[in-house]
Amino acid sequence: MVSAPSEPSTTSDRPRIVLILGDQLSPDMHALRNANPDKDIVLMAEVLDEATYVPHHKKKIAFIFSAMRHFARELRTAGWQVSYTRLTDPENTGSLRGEVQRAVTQHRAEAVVVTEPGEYRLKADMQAWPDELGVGLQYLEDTRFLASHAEFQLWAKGRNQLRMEFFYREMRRKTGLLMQDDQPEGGRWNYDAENRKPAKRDLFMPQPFQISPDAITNEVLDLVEADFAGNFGTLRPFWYAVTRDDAIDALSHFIEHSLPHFGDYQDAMLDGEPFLYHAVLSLYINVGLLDPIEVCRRAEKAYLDGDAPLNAAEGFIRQIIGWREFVRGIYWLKMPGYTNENFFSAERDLPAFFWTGDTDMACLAAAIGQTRDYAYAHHIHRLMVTGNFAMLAGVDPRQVHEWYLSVYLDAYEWVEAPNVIGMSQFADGGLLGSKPYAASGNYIDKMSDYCGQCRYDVKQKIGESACPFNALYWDFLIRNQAKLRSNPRLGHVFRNWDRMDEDKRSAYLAHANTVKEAL
Ligand code: FAD
Ligand code: DLZ
Ligand code: SF4
Repeated sequence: MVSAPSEPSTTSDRPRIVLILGDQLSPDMHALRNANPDKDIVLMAEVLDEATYVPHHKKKIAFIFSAMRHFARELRTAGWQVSYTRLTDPENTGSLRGEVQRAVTQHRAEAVVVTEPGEYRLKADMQAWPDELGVGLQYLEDTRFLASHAEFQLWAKGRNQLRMEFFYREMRRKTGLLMQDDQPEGGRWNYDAENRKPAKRDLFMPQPFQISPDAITNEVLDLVEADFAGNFGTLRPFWYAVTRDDAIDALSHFIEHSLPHFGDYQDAMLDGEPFLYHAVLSLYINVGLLDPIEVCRRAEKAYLDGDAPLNAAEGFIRQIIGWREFVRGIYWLKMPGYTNENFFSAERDLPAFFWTGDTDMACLAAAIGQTRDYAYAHHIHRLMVTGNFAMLAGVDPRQVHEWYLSVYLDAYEWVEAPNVIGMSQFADGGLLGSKPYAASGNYIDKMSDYCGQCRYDVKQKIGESACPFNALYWDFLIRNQAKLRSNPRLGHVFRNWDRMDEDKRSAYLAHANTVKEAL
């Protein structure tokens, strides 16, 4: 339930328009904390601009619209005056700026209050609002994150390399999560080395929390079915939570059923099991239905109560206060410009099968198929299957970035772009990661059961039946050797190449060309 703040913050009789975006659905949003429910108007708007700036997955649009409508209802119940524009309202101008303008005029508002958005394009647009709207804009920091922009900039200043691990330790100290005084619980900061087991069929497989759509969600599903019929993705069944109460149930479900094995099988992939022991919580955290620190405290408590091992709790908490905060810091440090980075000058168009899943490569067909069905894939599918393939094949990172931004339920540029441009494509030249996550079929075979059912043979390197990842792997390294040979973490890989006989090397590169031509 949303509670109303107590302190009014202006003396004028005219209201302010408090804009709440589709990924700002938390009662603690800075803009709400600063507003007066007796006077100010909360504005929420479904607009075509936001629904089409990339071709979002149908489930993503449905999730956001339904969660927005539920949140508006909660705000009204808590005593707020909410002006809510539906996508199909005849007066809908189609843009956030247009809807703010309409609300300012209608309510003779004295100012507009926003919490900073998560995407640079919207921030840039908002900078023009005061002039265009003729009223002041109060632009507030997003306090849902642990590290403010200023703190991250200070941490990054003067460092040659920005590495998540060191930033993460600062966040552990700051929150006290899994800390005993100033020492990490168990004596080590990071238990990642224990988190690389391949999963097996005989394990108990938990399923994520699911809930049936209510009347509001069903109405939104009909809208999306009608207005976004051509978009990527399967719309029904739709079982994601769209309210804070249900998202909390999803959190409890994860802590009880999946967290204990989260660490062990974090990097594993099994055919027909898209979720394994992953949380499936990023969609809720990113729109504000769950608070990242409350999620971490629950994982810490499970460990302290003896319900989850340390490698699971630490691994999970690291993803949130480490990676999640770190990538946000990088995004705002490097925007604008970061989404145009292209270290390897890769220019290939994204293969059409990314939108259809129609490929004989079993690992890619599975990763894209579950993305189509659930708007979800876990980290290793994103990084080591689709991302790895795109980088090895030399796909233009901008196109890869737009695909990821479109197809996942949790995708907003502040978190998606550093993961794609930096971590998965190495298009930033190593700002975010110390080496490219390039791998041959061997890695996928080790961590999954896809290869056994693939039309390609993962052990074969060259020829019609050879796993395409194998030749593409060497082709990528050699194509980019001027940029990669000096990387100390790749020294042994290039030494292996140098030791290979000339005929074999030529055969690899020739086969890679055949694979690329077929794309
Ligand atoms: P779990 O694996 O159970 O992890 C727990 C939580 O940790 C997640 O809910 C998430 O909040 C956080 N987390 C884990 N890894 C990361 C990470 N690298 N960056 C930020 N947060 C992380 N995450 C997004 O939220 N949005 C994206 O658009 C997104 N795009 C990605 C693109 C690529 C190429 C890669 C490699 C990763 C991307 N990630 C993204 C990170 C990660 O894959 C997802 O957060 C995770 O798969 C979400 O599923 P989950 O909730 O089951 O996560
Ligand atoms: C992603 C999205 C979509 C599909 N639709 C809307 C919308 O209609 N109205 C809105 O306020 N927000 C929407 N969003 C989320 C915004 O795109 C998001 O707030 C920005 O990208 C900043 O992260
Ligand atoms: Fe993927 Fe290659 Fe394994 Fe087929 S053989 S599933 S293409 S890694």
